[in-house]
Amino acid sequence: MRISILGLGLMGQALARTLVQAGHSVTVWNRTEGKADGLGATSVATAAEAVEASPLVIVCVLDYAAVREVLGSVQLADRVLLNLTNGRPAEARELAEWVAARGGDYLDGGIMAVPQMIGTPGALVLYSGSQPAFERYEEALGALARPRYLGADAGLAPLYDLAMLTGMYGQIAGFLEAAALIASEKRPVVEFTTELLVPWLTAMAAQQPQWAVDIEAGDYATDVSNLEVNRVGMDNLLRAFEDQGVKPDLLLPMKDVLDRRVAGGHGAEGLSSLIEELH
Ligand code: FVH
Repeated sequence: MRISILGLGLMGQALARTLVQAGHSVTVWNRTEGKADGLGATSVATAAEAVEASPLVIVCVLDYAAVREVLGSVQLADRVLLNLTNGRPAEARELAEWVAARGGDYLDGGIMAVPQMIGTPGALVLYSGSQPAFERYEEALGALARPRYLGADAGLAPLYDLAMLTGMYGQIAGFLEAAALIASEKRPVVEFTTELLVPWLTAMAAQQPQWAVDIEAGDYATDVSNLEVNRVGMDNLLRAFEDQGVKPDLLLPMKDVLDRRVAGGHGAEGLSSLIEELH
């Protein structure tokens, strides 16, 4: 299959290399020269030439502003533009309209992997936009990562991508605060992380599918621990941070939300009810 790639940053190179290895005929373009060396792809001088070369055109650059710059005024008739650049749902919807106005089909993709994972079983790409386009290229795209199609609304892939990253950043914030607390007593962070924290977080994460059920039902009753108990626990925890000389900056926003919910008369509800304070 003929596939073009616009953008040869770390991710674009990984995509190109993997598609070449899967036997596809890959044409590449990058703003700065020299990044196609060793990829086994055909390098062309302009983005327009790359678009001309293949019915499937993948763009993976810094942001959507760069995508617009790269595409410039190229025509996209009979082309599927797959945009794997990180962005917002609104940007994806605007770009889908822009591509349609130039005669193309639009697919958006959210890459849930680092470049080294592309082509390995752990990699996932979330897709949204034109379903016929997704079905036409699903098998070829499967060489990059496990594909998951979310729906015709182009904004869905970035929405889910950002939601996945949000979960990741929250988890990283908790890890860093916990590690800082352990380090404040010069205790071994590696041992704490591998033997205690990761199994604990894994057990806690296993409860979240039930929280999701509760959130969809708007049912926040709990027989585990209510918000008032957690409010007192959080106060205690923050005082311990002060005692240990550790800044709780990554935790403080959660305390504010917890306090607000309890002050609103919801102290008997479970932690999942904090979502009501977020919209
Ligand atoms: N790397 C990762 O782990 C993440 C995984 C999840 C998805 N992201 C997103 O992928 C997009 C590209 O990321 P990247 O890692 O390839 O980024 P860089 O290595 O920094 O390469 C950036 C490429 O973008 C080109 N570029 C930037 N601005 C422009 C522009 N105005 N016009 C044309 N091209 C532009 C840049 O070109 P050059 O500097 O080499 O000339 C690179 O090709 C990104 O959305 C991540 O969030 C990766």
